[in-house]
Amino acid sequence: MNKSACPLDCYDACSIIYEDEKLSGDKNHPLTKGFLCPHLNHYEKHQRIQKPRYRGEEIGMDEALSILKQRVQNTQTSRILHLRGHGNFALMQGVSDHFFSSYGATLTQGSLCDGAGEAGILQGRGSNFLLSPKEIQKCDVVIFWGRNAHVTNSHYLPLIKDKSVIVIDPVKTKLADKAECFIQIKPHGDLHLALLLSRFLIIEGLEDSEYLEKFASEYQDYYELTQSIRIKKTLDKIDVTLGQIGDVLELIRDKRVAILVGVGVQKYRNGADVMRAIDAFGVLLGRGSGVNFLGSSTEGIVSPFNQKAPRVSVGNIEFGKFDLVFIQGMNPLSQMPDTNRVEKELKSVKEIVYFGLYENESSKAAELVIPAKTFLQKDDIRSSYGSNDLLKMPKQIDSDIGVSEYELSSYLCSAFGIELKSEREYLEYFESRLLHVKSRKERPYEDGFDTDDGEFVFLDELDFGFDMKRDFFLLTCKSPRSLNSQFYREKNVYINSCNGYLETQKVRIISENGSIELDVKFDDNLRKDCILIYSGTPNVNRLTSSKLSYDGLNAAYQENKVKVEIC
Ligand SMILES: Nc1nc2c(c(=O)[nH]1)N[C@H]1C(S)=C(S)[C@@H](COP(=O)(O)OP(=O)(O)OC[C@H]3O[C@@H](n4cnc5c(=O)[nH]c(N)nc54)[C@H](O)[C@@H]3O)O[C@H]1N2
Ligand SMILES: Nc1nc2c(c(=O)[nH]1)N[C@H]1C(S)=C(S)[C@@H](COP(=O)(O)OP(=O)(O)OC[C@H]3O[C@@H](n4cnc5c(=O)[nH]c(N)nc54)[C@H](O)[C@@H]3O)O[C@H]1N2
Ligand code: SF4
Ligand SMILES: [Mo]
Repeated sequence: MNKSACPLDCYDACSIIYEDEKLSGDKNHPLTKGFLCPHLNHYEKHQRIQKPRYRGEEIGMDEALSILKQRVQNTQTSRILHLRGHGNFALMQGVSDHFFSSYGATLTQGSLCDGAGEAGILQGRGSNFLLSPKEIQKCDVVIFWGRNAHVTNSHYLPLIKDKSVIVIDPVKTKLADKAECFIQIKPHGDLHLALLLSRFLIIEGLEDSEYLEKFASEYQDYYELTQSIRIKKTLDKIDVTLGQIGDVLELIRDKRVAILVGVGVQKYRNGADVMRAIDAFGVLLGRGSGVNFLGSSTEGIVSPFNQKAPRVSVGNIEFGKFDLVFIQGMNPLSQMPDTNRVEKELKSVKEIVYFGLYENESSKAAELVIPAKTFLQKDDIRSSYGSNDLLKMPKQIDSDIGVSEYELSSYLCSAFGIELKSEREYLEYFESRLLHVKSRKERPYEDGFDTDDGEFVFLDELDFGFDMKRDFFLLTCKSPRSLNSQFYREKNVYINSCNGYLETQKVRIISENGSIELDVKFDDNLRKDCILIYSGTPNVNRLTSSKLSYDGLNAAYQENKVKVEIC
């Protein structure tokens, strides 16, 4: 029986067993409990890229590596970009950063994912530790604030058995259906809601003043800030009632509360403030309660790879500044915002190299395509943003297809005289961090914060940013069938049937950035003013803009107005 772990970018970081060429869940793992999810249950059915390709012609791996070397050699170092996503979340993926940084290439900063929320958390707490799954289990009430656990985080579901559940989401998710309280909030209304909840919590005297006096003593000033917004006007604007605020406060009165926040709430320009206001609400609840966002997965694991390099923001890279773009574990032509811009600028890049597992928009645009090995065919180890764990991923099988990240980086390092340690040394270093990771506090911030004075830093001014009026809000949540653009990709636009469109009718969706045509499917779990195009649907990002969050350099995917016309 051989143990490994799922390599995918997912809260659950499942522990897996590979036996008789089959993947299954590890029954002994506290979260996985013997179950995987459709992505891993069907993992080996997905057609991989079998052979390297140069300008459309299949070639051998030796030739592919030698072309890569030549191209790197012939390009001015400052005009090489290393663009790495999280198609595989494991730690040895970072070995290519070592080569490219040492060679003088440019890397990226910021995030397409959780960067704004993380910035908000860091501003408030000074660090981003996770409220652990074990501690969530000890709470009485769980608030899912823009996290769709049945789809993205299903292994947390057993933790909430027999608990009161509150859901705050513009979509009536499966959890919302069973929740004791469901607030079908207008998208982008979360900052307002968090402020109002905090204000009424204090009015009702439900805050933990003993904890606050010690570790968040500016809370009275924050209370004043929450008073600067008008109650009725704000509630109308975000489509929430006073009754719902009352319901939430009744459910959490004198209870231990876990607030599980997803990425949807923070994919806005003011995403850091949104997260900080939700976090503040968690802090006011005090000892015993807490907020679980995506915890910093590498806290305490200093990278052994050289990562010192000039960096550009991943959400709005100006590709025209580069002659060679090396893409690893990522599909920027689908997943970066503002595809029309990305596509146009990538056309001017002399050489695109794609290093990945599957064919997609980015592999098609590349001159040189190099297949990677799957996680079963290389040694690795992974950390997690949903649990304080490090899971070893030892190689299970040999394969003639592809190269590993270590093999490719080691080839380049030796070609250019850059020092690289053995693969074993890196793996052993990561393994040596296990105890440190396991010893992170299960319930951080019980005894203060990691800010300069040990106190939580509340927001001290408000910026709601964006007007809330529009034809439709564009939601681009995660699909149960895909992991962003990997696996089965969705192809429809989902609209509430009361909007007057017909099912299967082709419509044109138009934003300031572009337009796309898709067939309609009904989903009456959506608000009337929202349309949903799942992340990973081809072309969805032709509608989104390259605007970044004010803090955290995160792509603001949700900040787009769209119109829908019948074709
Ligand atoms: N099956 C599957 N699982 C995945 C992924 C996948 O693609 N597919 N992707 C993985 C990745 S990369 C990530 S980052 C995580 C993300 O995991 P989640 O954070 O759960 O992901 P989302 O589906 O983007 O958003 C969750 C919920 O936020 C809601 N939402 C959208 N806008 C707003 C808003 O303005 N306010 C509020 N309150 N809610 C809002 C959406 O309706 C949705 O129900 O999932 C990981 N797991
Ligand atoms: N509109 C909209 N856009 C979004 C989002 C959204 O919610 N809405 N979500 C954003 C978020 S949260 C994220 S995290 C990003 C994700 O966006 P990306 O980072 O582009 O992730 P994927 O679409 O999963 O593509 C990953 C690629 O990694 C490759 N890969 C898989 N395993 C390996 C491996 O072991 N080695 C190598 N070399 N390659 C491998 C596969 O070929 C796959 O094509 O998308 C963002 N884009
Ligand atoms: S739930 Fe997440 S970690 Fe578990 S098998 Fe599925 S994708 Fe992998
Ligand atoms: Mo993500």
